[in-house]
Amino acid sequence: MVSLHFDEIAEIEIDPDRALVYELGWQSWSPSGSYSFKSTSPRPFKKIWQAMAYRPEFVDPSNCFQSDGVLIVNPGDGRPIVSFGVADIQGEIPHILATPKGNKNLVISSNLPIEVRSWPSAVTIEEALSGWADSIVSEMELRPLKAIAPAWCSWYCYWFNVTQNDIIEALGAITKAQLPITTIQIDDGWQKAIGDWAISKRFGDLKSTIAAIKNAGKESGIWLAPFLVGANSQLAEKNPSWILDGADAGFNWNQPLLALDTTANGAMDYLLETFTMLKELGVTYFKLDFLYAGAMEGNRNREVPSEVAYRQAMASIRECVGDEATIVGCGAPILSSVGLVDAMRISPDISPLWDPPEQDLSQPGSRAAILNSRARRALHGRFWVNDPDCLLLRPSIENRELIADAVASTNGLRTFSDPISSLDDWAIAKVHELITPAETAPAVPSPRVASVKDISQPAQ
Ligand code: 9PG
Repeated sequence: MVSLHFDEIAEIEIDPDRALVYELGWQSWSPSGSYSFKSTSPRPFKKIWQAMAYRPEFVDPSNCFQSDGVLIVNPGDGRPIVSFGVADIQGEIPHILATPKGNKNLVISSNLPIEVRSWPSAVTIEEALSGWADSIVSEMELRPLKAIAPAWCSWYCYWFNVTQNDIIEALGAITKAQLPITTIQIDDGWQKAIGDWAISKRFGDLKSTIAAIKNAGKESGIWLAPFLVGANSQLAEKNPSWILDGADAGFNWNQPLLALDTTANGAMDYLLETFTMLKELGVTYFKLDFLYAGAMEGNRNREVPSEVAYRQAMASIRECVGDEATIVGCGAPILSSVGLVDAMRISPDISPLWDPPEQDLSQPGSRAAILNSRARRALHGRFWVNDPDCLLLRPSIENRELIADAVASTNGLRTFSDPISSLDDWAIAKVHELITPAETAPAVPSPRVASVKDISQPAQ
């Protein structure tokens, strides 16, 4: 079980007016950013968002900074930037706290051993994060990053109600308007239930839809949430031993959400049959969502740390769909997904609205999405291709110009999600300008000189 005991790692002196602390949120939707010593960092507005968008196991006091896997401090007094980071990214991910002590000190503590490095040549926290990510990548054998082709996604226009007819209509309109789209990605709505990954009657005929996409010379993408189980699903009723004991994965689709225990006998076989079915239908692009459910704490059938169970399950999915397939992680534990996905959502959902509900930066809203995409720029081109979420370009979108500008300034995945008939001339021009294959080069350069390791003893 995850340790809830925190050991002090270091105490550092800072300039209270200029010091900055960088937090990396645990999963795709968790807020990330640099905060000044005198400010506070985001906490969930509602309890349910703790489980669904922050790190379910750690409810932190408001008087500290908290991060998962790596926390970075710029002391603000001219001394080097210091990173406190996970020692083994393929194992358990430490939760790291930076707690103000008096008015010019920060106490760093962690529930697991961490490595401390100083970054003499990094001028900004972003450069130190780049250097830290470089050092992680240099110890792993990652498959080459892919220049993922541009996609259109059904979610932000058809939501849960998407049908075969909507997809066929969008395909026809994209082809007719000669929009530069390679992949048609069918989002949430095609499945019988969360956990029951069969085709719903309401959607229509998935097989002929995918065949039509192929006939038009395009690729098919699909959404699924492999580790999530709706409490009302048949899976939950028929296979109670596959449910991760003790894990509450939140509430959505009008029902409580449970997590799949991927170590239970038969559970992974079931998932791999699902992926084989989709692959045989011709799906080449998988948006795997709500992946946090695969890395939640709970009593597993096999006793492995939750992050290790998650990595094993993701590796089996990759083996099943093949290296050629594109895997996009979403709602996914950030550092535990390194090496397992081609692209990674690094933001909460984009939305027709600018501000997120209750101003909680883990929730859908373009402002929140843009802030997180900026704060995680350094991960792009190192761990994967960053996915800043879809562009929304139709005239009814609040601040659509700002969304377009923000996406233009990232080199990540380029997708859009409007009904084609809703696009005006400005939007069509933006599709042609911005919907291009993903670039794979890092967006932020590495620091000129490597770090100095172990300035302090890691916790035992
Ligand atoms: C499909 C969507 C889209 C979107 C994903 C993800 O907390 N919630 O209830 C919650 C619902 C949806 C959601 C995130 C959180 O969005 O990011 O792109 O695929 O699922 O349901």
